[in-house]
Amino acid sequence: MADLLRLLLQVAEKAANVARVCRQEAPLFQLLVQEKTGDDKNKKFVQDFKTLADVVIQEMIRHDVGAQFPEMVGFIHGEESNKFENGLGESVTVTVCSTEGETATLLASVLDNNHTAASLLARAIHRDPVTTDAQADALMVPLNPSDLGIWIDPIDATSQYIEGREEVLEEGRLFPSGLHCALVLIGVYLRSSGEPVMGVINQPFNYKDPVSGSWSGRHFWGVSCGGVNTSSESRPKDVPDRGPSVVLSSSEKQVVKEALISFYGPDKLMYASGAGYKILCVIQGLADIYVLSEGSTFKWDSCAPHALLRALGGGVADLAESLQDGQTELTYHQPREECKGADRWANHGGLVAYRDQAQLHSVIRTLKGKL
Ligand code: 2IP
Ligand code: CA
Ligand code: CA
Repeated sequence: MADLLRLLLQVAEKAANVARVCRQEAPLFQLLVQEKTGDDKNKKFVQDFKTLADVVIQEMIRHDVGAQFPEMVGFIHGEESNKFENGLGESVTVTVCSTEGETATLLASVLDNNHTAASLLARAIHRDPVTTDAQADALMVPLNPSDLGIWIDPIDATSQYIEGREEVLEEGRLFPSGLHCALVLIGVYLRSSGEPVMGVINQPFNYKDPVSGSWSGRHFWGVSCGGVNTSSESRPKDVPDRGPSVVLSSSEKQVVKEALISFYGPDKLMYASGAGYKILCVIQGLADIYVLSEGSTFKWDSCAPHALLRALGGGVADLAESLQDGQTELTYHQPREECKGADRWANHGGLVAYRDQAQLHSVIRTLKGKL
């Protein structure tokens, strides 16, 4: 099943190309950043386009994975629905067609007949990038496609993607917001137990060439199953005397912030955008723990980075359950039947992402009785 990992790396890179094309090609970029001051139809259309980038990426991933692994068709889920209503009130089902021309025609019907924009998108969807990763290629993965399901977040931290602020990243430092927080997340789980077993993260806007002005991305992957724990990342080395740090959403509850400050110290709390980016910060050792007390993330946000953390010896625990009955890892196979729509797949109890069990236990002790 290293074939699946290779395919996910390739399709995540293609997703990153689509995300970059939407910002780099003028006819698409104009749609992305159009002023929201127009009439209602215009406002709706701009909203449509933002959603369209997400829908197109998700359908492309679903199409490519389903074509190579037919056993997985029906088990490839994501944040978006492919039913799409355009600014004219027409309903269109967004799919990837067998030729670039057909895909362009279909996309034009969603894009109010903007054929230039539709052709640019279709071209990115139908060009397969070459991705090479020697370590991933050499891996033996004991998994069977008919046992697996997939969660896709085509673009996480959409608000940062739209806002588009550029940061020059520095090794070893967390940057709280900007284009680099936007991530493509593809997570694979076992249908039987819901355990996350493989994850691919693509960061489309990792480095901007100062001369050409074009962006290149970076990918991260991890596999954790049947005794195999391998990742593109190595466990970050502990820095003596540095002390653990925590990353939070800026909208985290005051009571949680205060409890964590009293334990870790005020200068050890950091804030960052994007649920995926915050877990990536824990993976990379830019933070030791990510705590979220609200049910504001979903299975598609956490599945991929959760698999990477497991491969490094860590995990993502359900915060509410861990505060009640001891540690419980998030799983990915069962909806909450009592909920409707996206809420069925929310991580209702909040979460704690960690590399070290000891850090998880400290957080649970610190927050016990406070929420
Ligand atoms: C969002 C995105 C937000 C995050 C929220 C996710 O996903 O990652 O940034 O909030 O939980 O659902 P925060 O940044 O406060 O952690 P999307 O951008 O895909 O809607
Ligand atoms: Ca998301
Ligand atoms: Ca998203």
